[in-house]
This record gives sequence, structure tokens and C-alpha cells, in this order.
Amino acid sequence: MFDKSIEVTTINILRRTKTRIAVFTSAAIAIAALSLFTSNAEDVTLRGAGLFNHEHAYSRTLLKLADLVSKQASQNITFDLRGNSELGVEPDYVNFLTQGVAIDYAIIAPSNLTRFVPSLTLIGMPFLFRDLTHWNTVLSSDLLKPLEAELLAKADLIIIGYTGGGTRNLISNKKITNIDELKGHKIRVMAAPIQKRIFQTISTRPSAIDYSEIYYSIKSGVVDGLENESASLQQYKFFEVAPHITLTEHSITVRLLVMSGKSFRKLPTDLQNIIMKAGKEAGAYGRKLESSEDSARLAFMQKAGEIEIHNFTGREQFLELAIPVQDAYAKELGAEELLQSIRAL
Ligand code: MAV
Repeated sequence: MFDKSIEVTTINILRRTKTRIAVFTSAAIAIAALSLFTSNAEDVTLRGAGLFNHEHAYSRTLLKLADLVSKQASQNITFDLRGNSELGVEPDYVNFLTQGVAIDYAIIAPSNLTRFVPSLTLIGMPFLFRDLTHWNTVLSSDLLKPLEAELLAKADLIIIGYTGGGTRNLISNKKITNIDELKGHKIRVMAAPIQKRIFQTISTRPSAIDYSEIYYSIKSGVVDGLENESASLQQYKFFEVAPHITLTEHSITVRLLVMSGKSFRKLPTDLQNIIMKAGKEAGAYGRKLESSEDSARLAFMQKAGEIEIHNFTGREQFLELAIPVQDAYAKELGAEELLQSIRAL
């Protein structure tokens, strides 16, 4: 069902080639040369980066973006997507994008943006969304607009869409079914402080480790596991070192489809408008895609004997412990109103 053999990498979507082949007169040749020149002058190449191969929902979202834009643009556009962490991991993408070097667009987790807009990490907090409907309602609302403006002002990053939709569970090197078994459990979490704080409420020992280091950190005993969604678990084969999945379902992911402001401003206005519209559409496409495939991926890995799935009896208790931590964090950031508005939707 899920072909793991697909390897990434460069997508070239070149359309409407404007070159004319002229064979009869030198004037025609001159016109042809001019036409080619004009066409080249308008050509646009945008480079993207991602952690995954083309099978993953994030890459398919970025491919969708490329497709939508190139169908509407009057220029020839090359979308050069470098997957499989070829250009590093998400914190690297943030650095590249803010500086306007190496890449022009990427999908990143809000947890990577703490140093610019800490309040954005709220939307990546465990237990923020009640269910997929709530999550979709929030992402289709205007609630995050002020944070978008803040991110542009502070990091020169433009959010062109929202994707995600994976449900995060625990992935561990031992069977875990309840909160007691999590005491002292060494878990890798994303770098935003709120991630650590929430996992500390259930007496785990969380540490922020680079995504690229997780597999070997588990293998060497630095940590006992991580928390992640099924598409990423499947692609990075974390199950080889941590085959136990505990259904905590503590998070529905929000991922930002971002573009470097520096790259964006170099584009003609018509193309900028097309990209903004296509970003929204590609984000919605990715949300539907990842959320609808999530449990099928778990079932696939279970059937293949790659993972063992365990129910978690402590979800309600975990949620209750998480809420005051969310409240305190929002207060610290001056984002209580935002949190209340998200909860109220
Ligand atoms: C998954 O691979 C993705 O959700 C990605 O966006 C995150 O950065 C990553 O997990 C992570 O846990 O760091």
C-alpha cells in the first residue's frame, strides 16, 4: 500500500515553453532568440526543503503547491524540492529562510519558531485541539493572523498555508500502557519549552534532540523513545529501535507552509498572489491527506509486524495535567486571549 522505495528529489515543472523554432529567415531567428531571451528572463526557480521522501504527506503538499502555482503562472517555474533531509532539518530551514539563502520554501513545525514568535508554539501544544473538527476550524479561522504578521515582522517569514493533521503518539523501546509506566521515561521532544513542560507533568524525562539524531539516540540508550505521527514514524523507521506505539493521541499536528520574505519580494506581484492562494489550497489538501491516512499507516505497520500498538489508560489524566501547564505558558507569553479564543471555537 505504501511504497517506501520512492526516493525524492527534484521536481521540475516547466510549462508553456515560449521558445519558437525559426528556420526560414534571419529575422525569424532574431525574433526567436528574443523570445527565448524574454522567456529566460522571466524564468523562476524556487527551491524547497523537506525531511521526507515524496511518499510523505508534507512532500505531497509541496508538490501540490508546485502544481497549483505552475498551472496558473505566466512564467516558467521550476520547483526544486530537496527532500530526505538533504538540506538538513527544520531548524536549519528556519535559518535559511530567515536569511534568504539556500531555500525559498518549506514546511516546518511551529515549535521551531520559539525565538521569533513564542506564541506560535501554542498551536503545536499537546492537547490543544479536541478533535479534527476543532483543529480544522481553528486553521480555517482568522485567529492566527496576528501571529502571521508578527512572524513576518520578526523573522521575515511568510505563512502561505497551514498543513499537518498527523496524530502524535508515543513511540518507545518498551511496552507502555499507563502513566505509572512513564515515570522516568526518557523521551525526545521538540525544542519548544512547552513540549518539555507538558511531558514533565507525567513524570517523564524529556529532552530536545535534533530530529536527525533520534534514531541513534534511542539505539544507544540516550532516550527510550519519542512522540511522533505515523507518516514520519514509517518513513524514518523509528520502529526498528522503538517498536511500541502507545495511543496517547496527545497532539494533532499543525505545520506551517512558509516562504522566505526575501524570496517572495523578488517575485512579480501576479506570481505572489498566485502563491498565496495556492499555499492555502495546498495546505488544505495536505491536511485532508495526512489526517485521512494516519490510522491506515499505523495499521499497515502493525500488519507488517513492524510495530505493536498499545492502548493508553492515562489519556484523561494526562490531559487534565496538561491544561494548567498550557494556561501558565499562555499567561507567560501574554497569549491568554489567543488560547481562550482557540478553545472557544
Ligand atoms: C515529524 O517528523 C514532523 O511532524 C516534523 O514536522 C517535526 O519537526 C518532527 O516530527 C519532530 O518531531 O521534530
